[in-house]
Amino acid sequence: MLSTLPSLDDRRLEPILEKVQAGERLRFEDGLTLYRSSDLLAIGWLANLARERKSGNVTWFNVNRHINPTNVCVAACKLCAFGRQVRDPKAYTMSLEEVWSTAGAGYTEAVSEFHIVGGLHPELTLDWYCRMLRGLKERYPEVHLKAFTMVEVGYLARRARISVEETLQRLKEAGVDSLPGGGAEIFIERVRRIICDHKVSGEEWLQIARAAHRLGLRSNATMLYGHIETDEDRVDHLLKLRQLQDQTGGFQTFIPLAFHPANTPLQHISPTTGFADIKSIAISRLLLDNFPHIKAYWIMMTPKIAQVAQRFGADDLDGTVVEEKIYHDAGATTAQSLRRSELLRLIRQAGREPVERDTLYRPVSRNEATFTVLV
Ligand code: V47
Repeated sequence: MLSTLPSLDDRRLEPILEKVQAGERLRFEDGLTLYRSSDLLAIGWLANLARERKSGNVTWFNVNRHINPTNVCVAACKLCAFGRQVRDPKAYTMSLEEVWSTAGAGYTEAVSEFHIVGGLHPELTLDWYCRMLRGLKERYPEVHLKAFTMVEVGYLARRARISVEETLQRLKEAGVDSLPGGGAEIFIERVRRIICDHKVSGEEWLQIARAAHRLGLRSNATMLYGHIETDEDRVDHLLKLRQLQDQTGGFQTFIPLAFHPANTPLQHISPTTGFADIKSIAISRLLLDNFPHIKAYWIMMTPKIAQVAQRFGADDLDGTVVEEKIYHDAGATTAQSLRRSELLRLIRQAGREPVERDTLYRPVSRNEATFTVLV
């Protein structure tokens, strides 16, 4: 039997409560009402209902490693503290051997996923990235390669003067198993022109995701919030993702990403609050009714907020990560990695049942040195 919501401080939420309880889809105006409400407990209660309908009591996590082969980036986005111009003293580009050895370094438990993203390097070719992927597959055949944002794919296609479809096909043949959700930021062009002027447009991001899904590649999706965007821009972003998901079914997980202003040209903007972060998780769970998973990325939210988010709509905490650069260059004070045992503790102490997964959400069983996918 469903438990009943003890109280509703904000009466504007009543119609939304009825829709969510009846399993009805929320509309643009509902999204705005949710963003404009401060009744976090009611919003969270609703999001938890939606979350438990999809995932029951399970919270997923994985054992993964981030690899950022280069921070050299032609884009110079105002939102970013990671990218560097070629001649910047802090610019770096790994050799292929360095990428392959980084992949194996620094962690004793076998990882099931490499999450590979980097800057838009003006000289690294599609062929170089394909050799990188083949080398990783040769050395770590069991590890899933979740690599390249839609923005990187668009840039590689443009530089190679071939279509996005052909680029994705080549990356897939070389070893890409799925794509991460980065680079989506906020789709509305007015905002994109200010925070990430040189990236693919919002429409192009969605088209590249569509092309990836058509090739059978799953992907994630993100939204960067807490900068200059309005509530309308956020709802628009979420509903565009929901619409594409209706058509392709290729998205696995949505990850709301809080803007970290330190060391960026937008550092005058105040960082998001815990309240806004939790509300973002909850509203995305409510609006994205066709996304299987909502991730509370602990690196971005802090482990403490990510833990609480499991009761406000999130059913995934991401992974061990190992050596995160993008958020730490932008002033994140969280650790750069969490051990598997710490993830288990964060999940169990929230009263959830931890299930280790591979990137495609198949449960994994493991001993210290290796893992087995169970289905
Ligand atoms: O695309 C960059 C964001 C993203 C900043 O798919 C910033 O499983 C905040 O997409 N403050 C990269 N955000 C991270 C990402 C991601 C992370 C975890 C899991 C997955 C997944 C994807 O980080 C970028 C951009 O939106 N970003 N700079 C900044 N200063």
